[in-house]
Amino acid sequence: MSLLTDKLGSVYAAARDEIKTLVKEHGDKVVSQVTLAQAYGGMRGVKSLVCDTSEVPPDKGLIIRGIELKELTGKLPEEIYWLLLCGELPNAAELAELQQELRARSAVPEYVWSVMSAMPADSHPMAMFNTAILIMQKESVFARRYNEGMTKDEYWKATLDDALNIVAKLPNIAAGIYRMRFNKGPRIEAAAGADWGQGYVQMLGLGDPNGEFTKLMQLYLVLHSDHESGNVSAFSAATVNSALSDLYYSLSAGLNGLAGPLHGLANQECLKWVLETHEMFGHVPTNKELEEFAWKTLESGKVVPGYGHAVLRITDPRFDAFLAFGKQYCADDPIFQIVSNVFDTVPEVLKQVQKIKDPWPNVDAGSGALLYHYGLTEFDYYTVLFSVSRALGITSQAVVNRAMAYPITRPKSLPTGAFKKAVTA
Ligand code: HAX
Repeated sequence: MSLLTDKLGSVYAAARDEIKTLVKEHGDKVVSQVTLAQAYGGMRGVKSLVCDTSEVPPDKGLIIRGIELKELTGKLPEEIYWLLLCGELPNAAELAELQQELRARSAVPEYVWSVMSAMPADSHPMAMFNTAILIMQKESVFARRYNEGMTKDEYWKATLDDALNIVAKLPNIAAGIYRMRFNKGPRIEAAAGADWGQGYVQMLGLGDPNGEFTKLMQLYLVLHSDHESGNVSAFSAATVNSALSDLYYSLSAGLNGLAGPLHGLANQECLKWVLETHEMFGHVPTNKELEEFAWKTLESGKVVPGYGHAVLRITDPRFDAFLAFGKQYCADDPIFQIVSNVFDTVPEVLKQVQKIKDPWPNVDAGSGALLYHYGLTEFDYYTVLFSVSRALGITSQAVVNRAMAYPITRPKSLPTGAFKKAVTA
């Protein structure tokens, strides 16, 4: 890991000094204001978090370390991980070292499988996945070294150790859970030398005769990797990590948030919605039929999953990437065709609902149909896939936050009476 540690050591020593000076010289300048509506509106739009791994401008979508997503869709997830951690893409030697490091750390402790098999057979795969991460807490290098009295400037190195140990194991854990939870037979090992995403596909055991499913999964793991730090999962994980809880605690905390239907679980909800339209009409619905179905969903008080976003005000470029993949590889698949028709129809419906700020598809609108096409039909599992990828962002944000020596998170809350007084005084 020497290339990675050396790189991070030099990048963050300089960045820490720069931020110290910046805050010393400009610490009292106002960067954002909070209205009453924002305080009661989930803090939407309040600029008070620092995240250098990625940003999400409402009119552009995901930018990782200054590079727009569309420039990154052909990369490997490990390249993205290096980019998130270090701020630039790796060269060949750096990538090879990281891949080797992940392979070397990938063995899952046997007790994880004992706990997984002791869980109720109908447990949600996300509950299993997050439990697996949490019970490995005793392996934390950060927790051990903290107890031994490591100095503050060593925190990021111990966090990096935890990050690599966890990220290396996640495909094995996720694939093992898939096979156990959906009765697919014994666990499968990845081929020696397989990369992180390839190994995951091999361990799922769905077969990939023409290599397309591996291509999709590599894309999937890149697209879901990071989305700045204000979303529920990243924010929860970072808050927990700021208490110096190690990454086993903080990553599982964040991913519990990803399991919510308004967040990562929307991908399974979205495919359900698409399949429901297919079942109800008995064919690929026409645009008129989809329009009616969308109105029915709205009138019943439900959200149209996969559409809308707290930050974005355009079609999510992650959706664009999935749509392009579908058009190239499975344009004839009826379920993909519905996804494409929904995209032609639903935004026009949502635009008519005044309160909805973003009528466009988000990342979750298209991914499920593609997974379904390649035989991954158990949609309860989809958020686990999302989690494997999002762990890249959450763990790299934790390394950065420790390297920058950011303090414990502690915004101020007030009772309603105090807010009333503040606005009526
Ligand atoms: N269908 C129906 N109503 C919607 C909607 C949708 N797709 N998107 C927003 N709205 C509603 C909201 O529920 C809210 O209604 P109330 O005031 O009655 O509560 C109103 O429109 C205003 O919401 P907003 O300001 O436009 O959006 P928010 O920032 O509050 O919420 C959400 C953003 C993503 C949660 C929302 O758009 C939504 O629920 N979408 C459907 C679920 C979904 O796709 N979630 C995944 C988002 C991406 C992600 O995090 N992936 O992990």
